[in-house]
Amino acid sequence: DSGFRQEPPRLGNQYDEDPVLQNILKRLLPDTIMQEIEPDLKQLGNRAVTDIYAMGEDVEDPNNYPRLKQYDAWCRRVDEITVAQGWKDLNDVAAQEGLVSIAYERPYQEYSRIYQFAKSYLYSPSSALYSCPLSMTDGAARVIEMYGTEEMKQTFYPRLISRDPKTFYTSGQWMTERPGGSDVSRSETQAELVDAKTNTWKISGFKWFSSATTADMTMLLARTIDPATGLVQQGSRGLSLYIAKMRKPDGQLNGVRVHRLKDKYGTKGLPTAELELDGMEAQMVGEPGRGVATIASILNITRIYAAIGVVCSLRRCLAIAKDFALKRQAGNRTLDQIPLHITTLARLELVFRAGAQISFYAVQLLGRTESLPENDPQRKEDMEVLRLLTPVAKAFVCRIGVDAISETMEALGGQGYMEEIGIGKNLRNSQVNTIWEGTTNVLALDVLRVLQKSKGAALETFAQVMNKKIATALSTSPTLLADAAKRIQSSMNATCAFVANTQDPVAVETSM
Ligand code: MFK
Ligand code: FAD
Repeated sequence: DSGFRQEPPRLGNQYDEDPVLQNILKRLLPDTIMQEIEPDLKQLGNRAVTDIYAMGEDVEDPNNYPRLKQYDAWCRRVDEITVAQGWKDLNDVAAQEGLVSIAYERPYQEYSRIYQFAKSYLYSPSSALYSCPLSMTDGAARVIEMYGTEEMKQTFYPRLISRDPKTFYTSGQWMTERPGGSDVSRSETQAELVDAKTNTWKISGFKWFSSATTADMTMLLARTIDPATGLVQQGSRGLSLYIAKMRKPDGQLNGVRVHRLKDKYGTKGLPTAELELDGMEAQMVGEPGRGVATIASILNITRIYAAIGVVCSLRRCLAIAKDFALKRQAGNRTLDQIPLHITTLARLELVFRAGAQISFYAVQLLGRTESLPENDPQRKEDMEVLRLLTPVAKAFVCRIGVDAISETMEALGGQGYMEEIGIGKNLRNSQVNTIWEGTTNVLALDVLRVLQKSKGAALETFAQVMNKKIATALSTSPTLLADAAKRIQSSMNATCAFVANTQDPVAVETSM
């Protein structure tokens, strides 16, 4: 028929079309670094809507979802997982683009993290969640850098930060078990010493969620059987961290049986599995009984990935909604001329901008804490602020970001709900960020942990740093910011006073 055809929304270069990212980078990076990295960001901004986009679409095609073959024709257990070609290509692109390595090559010292996360932000919304294995790979590299033995630094570390797809390793992170994911102290998996000289252990148990199941290696928690007594300590102080390869040198799985692939609401291309461990050969990382504290270095990185992951998905969905508003007509006006519609988009834009600022602030602090000398007083302050900011950013940004993505769908009316538009995938893939790496309430309790451990000092430091930032901002645009600044300051001061004046943790908890 010859009836009306709506001109579809379009996505251009994802770096060029993102003034918010550009302005954050201009603010956080010295000019010389900005000039050096901008061509790289532009090329990735282009790839995000061309070849990387096509790889993500290939992964999201239901015909290509991961499949598990447990037995071969001869009833031999094989546990082969087939993934989309796009998934493999996304791995290679990630290595070549340096999505993990930039953080460890540190070409720009403390600024390297900002560069790396800017690239992750551009790659992620087109990557069908390949950013998930990358985030855990990044965290694993950091744990080895901080706690690994010389051997681990020579064998695993160079692969985790490799730019060559042939040598690049990705890592899983196995914490969650059937009795509890938030509360890992109930974990059942046990590790038995095989050879003290080579630090070899055999691990048996059941891991309830493993997302990077096709990864090359994993970091996992297990309850250590005391080699002297044969006993295990209950609670989380009985847990140690281990590192293991997924396969033995002969190519067989390393004491792992894939019980089942999970049937999930989103993250459809990600091969999340239930795993039975039966004598998985592994090495202990860090001190026995310090598993949770050691793996926290991964958590504190993957939590920033989760916040950035939701922010960049929200931006992608808003870009679709904004372009649609320029083209879609209601009455005799396009939507961008209708105040009611624009007010909605502006509110969502504000959520996106706030989320981007908070998340990149965490990235900036992460870079500084990793690069500044240990005795630098700035580093001590940054570490305190980062420890408090990370759970806040992850919980808050993911929570409000997912709600905002849902609303961008509405901004396209019925077309927003259509699979081809891409908002549905972003919504499904973002929703999980409110759950994995700690639910919103569990992260609220983590904030409480920081306040209790520092006896409120962490919040004092945070308030001082914020007050300095507010003063700087006020000196540049006094009238615009005065009212907001006053409200932030008074609420911060009230919270600090409350925490300082109460010794009762329950009272603090109920006030949050
Ligand atoms: C784009 C997407 C990117 C993201 C992809 C991710 C893919 C999905 C992967 C996963 O979901 S992996 C599983 C993630 N699981 C969680 O996040 C668990 C959530 N639960 C918690 O965070 C609990 O609070 C916790 C497991 C940490 C409670 O454990 P414990 O042992 O009962 O807590 P405890 O006793 O308070 O803390 C033990 C030690 O760890 C303490 O240190 P000390 O012994 O020195 O005092 C704590 O201070 C320390 N600790 C805990 N959390 C920390 C931390 N240290 C630094 N940072 C933290 N976040
Ligand atoms: P529970 O801990 O049982 O939580 C249930 C509810 O109770 C939540 O609302 C929670 O907020 C609340 N709750 C729990 N404790 C408290 C408390 N003390 N106070 C107040 N409320 C509380 N894990 C891995 O280790 N590796 C992976 O690769 C991995 N991949 C995943 C992939 C997907 C797609 C999903 C959905 C999960 C994945 N997880 C993985 C697991 C994830 O980290 C856990 O699901 C999450 O940590 C929550 O644990 P749980 O499922 O046991 O829920």
